[in-house]
Amino acid sequence: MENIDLSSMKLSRPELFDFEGVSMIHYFTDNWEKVKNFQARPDDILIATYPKAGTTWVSYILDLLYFGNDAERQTSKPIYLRVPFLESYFPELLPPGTELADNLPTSPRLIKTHLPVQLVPKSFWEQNCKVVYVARNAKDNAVSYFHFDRMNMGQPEPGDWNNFLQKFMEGKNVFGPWYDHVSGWWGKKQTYSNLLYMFYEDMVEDTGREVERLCSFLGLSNSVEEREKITKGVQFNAMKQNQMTNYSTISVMDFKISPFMRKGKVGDWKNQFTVAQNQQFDEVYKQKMKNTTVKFRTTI
Ligand code: PPS
Repeated sequence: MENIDLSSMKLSRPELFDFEGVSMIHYFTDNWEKVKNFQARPDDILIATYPKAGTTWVSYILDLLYFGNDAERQTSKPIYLRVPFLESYFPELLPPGTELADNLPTSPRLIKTHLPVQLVPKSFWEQNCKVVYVARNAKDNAVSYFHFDRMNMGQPEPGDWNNFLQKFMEGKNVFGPWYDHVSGWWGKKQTYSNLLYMFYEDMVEDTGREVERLCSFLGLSNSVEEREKITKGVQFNAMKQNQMTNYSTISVMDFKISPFMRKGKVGDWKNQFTVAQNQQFDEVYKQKMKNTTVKFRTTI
């Protein structure tokens, strides 16, 4: 795994603070000067998401589309080294995301970010980079985020589910309000044509169709056989078993609490929300989303 030993590292849980109007933790702001001044290249592909919306899934699809024939990469390099997380700065664990990106030996570079659109380094826009944004319905996204915060010691303490949900509705999560994130990126799509806005629910409904959409957006001509093979290889169970995509090599995640590849479903929120929580959530949702046209499916 490229001389990086993540098996014995421990982190202490960080506190949230306001950063340029967005709730953040220091792991994503400590390297801010380098992030802000990051030099994108015209062929870079930025994978942007709110946390837990399907980042790893779409990252792996793109990685296979571009580099699926590189056997060594596929068997020995975990996804977080193939697709650097731009703003991440965990000096005890990994080189900074900016450094990993700068040192990527392959092109195009696939780069992951969870930044809200207004905080994305300006060179990505100047270089007219292709951007793939993935959004997931708020209810499943919140549930996935709750379980992630429970098991990831690099995230703030989530408290119990009710406490977490209240904070989610207030936008007191790392990377700020879900509502602003998905609607901010949706707004960007109206003026920036190199942005593909995808939905997690569509990917679950028909992964093959979404692989096709990605290929046509990126101008890729992978054969039908290749696309079919990729579609099979990126199914939830395959990725859960795959050590290169399941984050099992990162010790700050405690899989005994909850695995990274947890359920991979649309509608799992029904097992977590009470009727009262659902009602309250719907009311808040209506209010927060009243100025955007982006629409989500909470079941398929
Ligand atoms: S992160 O930490 O922000 O990068 O997490 P992210 O990868 O965005 O989201 C993790 C959730 O995506 C689910 N996932 C998948 N679902 C269906 N099929 C595939 N192949 C797949 N890969 C990842 C993962 O299980 C997390 O969702 P939940 O609901 O918690 O299971």
